[in-house]
Amino acid sequence: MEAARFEVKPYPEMWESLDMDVPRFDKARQMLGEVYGKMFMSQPNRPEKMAYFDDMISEIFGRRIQEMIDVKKEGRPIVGTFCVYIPEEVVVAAGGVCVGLCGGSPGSIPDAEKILPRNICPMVKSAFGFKVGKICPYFQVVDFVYGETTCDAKKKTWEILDRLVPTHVMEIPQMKNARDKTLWFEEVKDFKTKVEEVCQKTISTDDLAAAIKVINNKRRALQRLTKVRASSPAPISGKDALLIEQIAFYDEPVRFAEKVNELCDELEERARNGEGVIDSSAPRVMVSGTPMALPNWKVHNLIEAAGAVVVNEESCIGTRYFKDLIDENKSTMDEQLDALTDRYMKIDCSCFTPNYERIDQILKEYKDSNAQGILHYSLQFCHTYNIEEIKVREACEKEGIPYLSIESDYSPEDVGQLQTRIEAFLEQIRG
Ligand code: BJ8
Repeated sequence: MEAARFEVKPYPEMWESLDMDVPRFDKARQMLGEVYGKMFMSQPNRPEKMAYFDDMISEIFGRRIQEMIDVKKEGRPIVGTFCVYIPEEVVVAAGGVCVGLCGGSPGSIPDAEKILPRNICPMVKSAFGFKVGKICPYFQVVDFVYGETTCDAKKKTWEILDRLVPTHVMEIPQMKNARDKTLWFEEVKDFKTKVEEVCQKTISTDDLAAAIKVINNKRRALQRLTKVRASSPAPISGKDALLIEQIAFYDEPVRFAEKVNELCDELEERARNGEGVIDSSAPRVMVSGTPMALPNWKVHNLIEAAGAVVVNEESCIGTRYFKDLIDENKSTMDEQLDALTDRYMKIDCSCFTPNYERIDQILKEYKDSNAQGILHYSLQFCHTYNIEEIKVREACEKEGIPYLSIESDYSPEDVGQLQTRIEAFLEQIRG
């Protein structure tokens, strides 16, 4: 099918006011539009309600940035994060915006490699490079960023990033015992204090209760989307679903939940009528592993170009972000923060040891999504996911689940090799 024309809209004056490298960024904008047109707009039988998310991409460097500038003018905080362990409910309770800054583009990596070592995770390099090169309006608009101590690459990069933008760090323990929870709880409280300092406002229990509801509703909408993807034929492509999971990290949460729910109405109707984006005989693949930050669509694109469909992402840009909710029935601030900490402790990132719950969760999601095979995806140099992959593979072998593990980065160099391996994997599923 022919590539459809698509434009990511330019806002050079706004970018200038954010002290960006405008000529260079404008080239990246044009390239994103071309890639998006080719990968997304040419998909057959797309749900109509994807129009909102296409529009979000068209306005990704414009309207949403303007909304954040307006929030900032009112003295409300804009906080950049790199990990789903940072509790966005606290920022929303202060009337602010929490935005995910993880990088999924190879374009900013050379900027990072002028400073950071080359042999570290591409996600860390991509994000850092965006700030160094002044080529990400989201990075330019934040008041401060909040990193965490999940993996070594991130933890040490924050020290260098702090030279370019105020960077605070949340200590995330590496185990989940009672004493780790005590530490975590204190770290969440410190985060709240930091957010309050910036906006010079004390967050009340009512503010936090309302914010917990808002973010729970966003997570509920994404859970609903995941559930309908289990239908056969698949009512939405994996690429579109991944796109929505990526947009979840920068859209306004109430509007986003509303739009995801509208899309789910359409998808549930499709499921009832037995309509899909691809024939029900197409292999159904679940992807598990490291997050795929915008615009990293490489693996989904390869799988779906080979005639299969992705039906689930067990990832932080995926179910790990929204599978758990916060108890909404707590009345004091300490009770609320305790419930919030409990929810965040359920996230099963491979930086924890032991991390048995992730293996169980993968098997559960495999069954729930009616997948027929698991593709484990690890970013290059991500030691924790790469090593935990051993246990995922063993569990799949034990259960007789068709399995493929790949390690990749953002460059196009390994595309041919990945394509061959993915096609062989799909043949295995087809039997
Ligand atoms: S909770 S997965 S968002 S840390 S891929 S930068 S771990 S070397 S992204 Fe993550 Fe939080 Fe865990 Fe989720 Fe390091 Fe690995 Fe790179 Fe990673």
